[in-house]
Amino acid sequence: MRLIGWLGFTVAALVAGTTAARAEDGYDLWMRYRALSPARAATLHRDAQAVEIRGDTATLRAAADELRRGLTGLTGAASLQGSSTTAIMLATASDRDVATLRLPVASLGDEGYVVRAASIGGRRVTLVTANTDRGVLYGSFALLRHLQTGGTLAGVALSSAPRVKLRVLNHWDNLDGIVERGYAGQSLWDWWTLPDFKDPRYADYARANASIGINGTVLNNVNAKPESLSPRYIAKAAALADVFRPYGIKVYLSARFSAPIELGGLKTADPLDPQVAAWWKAKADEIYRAIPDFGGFLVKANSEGQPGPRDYHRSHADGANMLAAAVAPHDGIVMWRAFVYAETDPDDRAKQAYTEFKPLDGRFAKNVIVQVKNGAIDFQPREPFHPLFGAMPRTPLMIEFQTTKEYLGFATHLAYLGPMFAETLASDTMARGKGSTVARVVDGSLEGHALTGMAGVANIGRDRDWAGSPFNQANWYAFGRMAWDPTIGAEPVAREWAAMTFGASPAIVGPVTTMMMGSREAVVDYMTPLGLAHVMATGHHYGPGPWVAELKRPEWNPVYYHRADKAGIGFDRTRTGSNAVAQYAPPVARGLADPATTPERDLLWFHHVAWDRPMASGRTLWAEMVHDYDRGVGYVGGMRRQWNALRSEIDADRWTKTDRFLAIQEQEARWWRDASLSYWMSVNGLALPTGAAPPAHDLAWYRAQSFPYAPGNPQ
Ligand code: GCW
Repeated sequence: MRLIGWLGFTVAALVAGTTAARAEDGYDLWMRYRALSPARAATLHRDAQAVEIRGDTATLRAAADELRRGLTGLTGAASLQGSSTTAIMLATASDRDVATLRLPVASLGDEGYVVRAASIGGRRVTLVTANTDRGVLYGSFALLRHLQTGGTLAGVALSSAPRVKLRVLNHWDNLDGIVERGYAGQSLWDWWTLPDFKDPRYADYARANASIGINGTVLNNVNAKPESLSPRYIAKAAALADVFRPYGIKVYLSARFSAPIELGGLKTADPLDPQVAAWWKAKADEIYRAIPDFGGFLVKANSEGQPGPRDYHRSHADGANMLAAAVAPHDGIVMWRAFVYAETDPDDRAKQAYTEFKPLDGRFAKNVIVQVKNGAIDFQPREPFHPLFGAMPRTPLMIEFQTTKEYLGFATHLAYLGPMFAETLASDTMARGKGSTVARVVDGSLEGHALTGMAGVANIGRDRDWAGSPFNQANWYAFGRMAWDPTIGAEPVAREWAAMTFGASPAIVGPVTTMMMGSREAVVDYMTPLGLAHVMATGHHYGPGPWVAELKRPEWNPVYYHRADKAGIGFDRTRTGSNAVAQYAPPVARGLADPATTPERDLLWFHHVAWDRPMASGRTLWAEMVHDYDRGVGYVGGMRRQWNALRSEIDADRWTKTDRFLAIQEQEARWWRDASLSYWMSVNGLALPTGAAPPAHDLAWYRAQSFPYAPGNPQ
């Protein structure tokens, strides 16, 4: 047994500097561990004078270090003194003393945990236990979360196991340091100085991920360069894997399908060519020599110009299975993306992934999981759930969300995505009758899959606050918490995040949660109300561009998506149009076939309707659209007022940055509204409803805006 008081640790932490007290610049994320009230701090100090670990592994040490760090902060370091008669004890369930307690650990799997008071060796302790070290690590973070959000050690009883197996971030980080769709600075990975220099931030990144249960990270962009699989870059990835390993995080790499040609000098990347298969097998062996617990590959194939098996008239299953065979001997997996649409295919872009993948159901190798975006187009502020969920029962499907806000105002707009994730996860596919939710497809319970996963496109960069703004951190946080439990709900997650990030007092948590909970809907309102989609400006997707009509591929143009004309607006996806609704299970398809039974929030996604169509509110569609744009702008004004009222509760640095960003957001929400309305009026010839403010500029002005150096845009 190692018995360590934590006064000594405090000094060490201050000297080491990676997590020493700092200005509130957002670096500490939700792991701030600021001092509790004196009374609560004293109680906590009394009840947990030491952190003990049984066993000595890197993961247990990481867990204990985190608890010490947290307790030191929460109790206020100055109050630390005394002997270690009370303790938090970390031990796996195989420990002899823990085993005699007969805790219900069987159901915890290899990542779940139990935290509770227990008598060990005749002493009362707070026990954090699990079947594995990783479970103990997650339990330690759960205990800290409990303490940070108002809980006490007295009577603590926490127990949880993840419902999803692969909880992975997808970094769209390029080897030159630019992050595709990244709005938080350069890539966190300093590829140039790796592997020799390991920035201390890598460990803090791992801590943050472990604290929310993320257990995998794909280091490089799905638009992958072959060099990321070269020996030089494998060594760099291995260095990161070494830092992440104690935190239970596996490293994965995006693989470029044509790498056998570019790196291996082969003439083909045909997945059925034995030489190609042998090349990948040797490559996998090489990677596993450097990273014994390498997770596997993520692949974007035959999509937006990426090479893939279709180049050789092979199927996506042929491609995925060939790679799967290469990693299978090492227990690796392949995450194969279903985000495909082809310039040669004139069919509705929203249909193409289903058309391509549905016939392949049951044809993928056991260690392949197909990664499907939440919606059928592309990370819009709102999309109906992807029709592939529920439609491939013999294939594990993982869901892909974007936590970076490519289409939701970049880093500056405050949009908490918890409600968006939750909305998709709660959607009922009806594939096996009522209750066949996307969450149940994703957690494997609907179709009986053990290989399950959720991917989040990361919003993390080298910005001091990691995510470009304090509130963007909440989207990283919510992704992790919902990947652990897809049914957790957006509001509880917002509350705990707000408490940990800004302070647990109701005067903070209440208004911050209120602001957050409506914030994504506000973006929908001022950008894409009533089911509109992809009306953003070209390339960078920043700002409005509903008029754009001249791009080479039809489905790159906003006019393709909104189809506004003098008579009406919206994409007819019923039988009279593209019939995309038929890709949903019959009960869902029936509802969506008729505008009257389609939820209004998705109306223009599925139907082309008249401008004067009456809506549930009694307004015409046109008046409703104007109303929604105004409501969105108004919500941002409301957030500014609520944030203003919080000024005395929040530290100056984070308050000011958020205040300035909200001002930008309000300005841009107005811009979105005005530009969109100017354009719609130029199409429908209608006047604004009485009382609605006219746009600030004419349409030509909005059309003339251009943003050549917008961040995150792949060049
Ligand atoms: O959302 C689109 C983005 C691309 C991205 C692509 C994808 C990585 O605009 O930048 O490429 O999706 O998901 O593959």
